[in-house]
Amino acid sequence: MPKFVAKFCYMSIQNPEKIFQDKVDAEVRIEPKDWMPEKYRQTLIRQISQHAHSEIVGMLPEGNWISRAPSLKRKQILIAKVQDEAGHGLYLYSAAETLGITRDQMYDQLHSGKAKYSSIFNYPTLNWADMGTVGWLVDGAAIMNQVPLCRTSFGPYSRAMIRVCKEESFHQRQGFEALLVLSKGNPDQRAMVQDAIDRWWWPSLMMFGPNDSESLHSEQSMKWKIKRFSNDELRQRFVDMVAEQVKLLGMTLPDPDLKWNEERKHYDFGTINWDEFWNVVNGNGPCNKQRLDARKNAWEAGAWVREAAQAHADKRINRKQKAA
Ligand code: FAQ
Repeated sequence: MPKFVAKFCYMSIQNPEKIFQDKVDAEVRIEPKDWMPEKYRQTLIRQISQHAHSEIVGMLPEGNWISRAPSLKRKQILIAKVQDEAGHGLYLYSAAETLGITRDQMYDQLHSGKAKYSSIFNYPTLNWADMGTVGWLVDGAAIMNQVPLCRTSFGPYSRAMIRVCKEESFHQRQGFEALLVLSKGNPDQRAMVQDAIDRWWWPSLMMFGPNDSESLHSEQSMKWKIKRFSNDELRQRFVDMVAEQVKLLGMTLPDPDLKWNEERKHYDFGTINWDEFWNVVNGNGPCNKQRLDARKNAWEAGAWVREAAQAHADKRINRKQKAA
């Protein structure tokens, strides 16, 4: 038995809480069958299931444009992207299931409004430039937040995030490329890009969650290394990155206070409208009702598929048992 495992086993008899924190501090991943504090398990279920719901609900604003993509190439790319998001949702639901919650329970929490999903998906996608902007800004914010999650302390979550991040970074690049093409187009196309950036900028910054001083869970989640950086640290990195990238598009960000601060070596930026954020989080954004209704309808309309799949599985088990 490796020395550190033997040490942890010995200590766990003494104090499970201490062995758990020592493992976390030593960057040893926590696996589903390991002892863990109940609050750690609940925090992970909350975050991973909300993350999974975000991926699934996040398919809706983009799915809206599959039938209206301007070319076959763009249609193929968009279909592939939306399909990737479905896959991310499924890895994440599987990771959450290892913590003892069922998929039906998670869906139930989403449909009843008990579980949250990212605020960003409650905004409408009004024109084709929104597709590029969602890829560039929304996937960009998602990656900024999720790359550190590849090192989150819970094994199944960290492993799921490795593949998710590879795909998300491709999504971001395709979004930027779509905008770059439009930004070299005619004045109407350029105006469409600027309009989309103006509408998506502030909601993208809200994706990182409330300021650190208002964040309920950050302190404990960082101690447990579920989160590796705070909401504000990640938001600042995102602003620094996008403030440079937007110049390549020849566009601007809708923030008069955005300015490089030589002393901090970061961009200063304006105040986020937190009333708008909480309004959306609490179910009153422009598309909250539409998004939840779409998910609930999909669940109800898919009942026959679940029943047929169950009947097929039961039949196979019976056949196997008879043959044995
Ligand atoms: N929206 O104490 P904190 C994507 C809630 S995936 C709604 O700071 P925490 C891919 C929070 O849940 C995007 N609610 O919370 C894609 C908590 O409420 P609760 C999703 C929010 O957990 C791209 C309360 O506020 N990514 O985009 C939001 O420590 C394109 C207090 O907040 C993830 O889920 C928000 N923006 O930090 C798909 C990443 N922010 O639960 C399709 C994993 C906060 O107590 C197309 N999650 N709240 O009722 C995380 O990193 C964290 O959960 C944070 C929030 C950073 C989101």
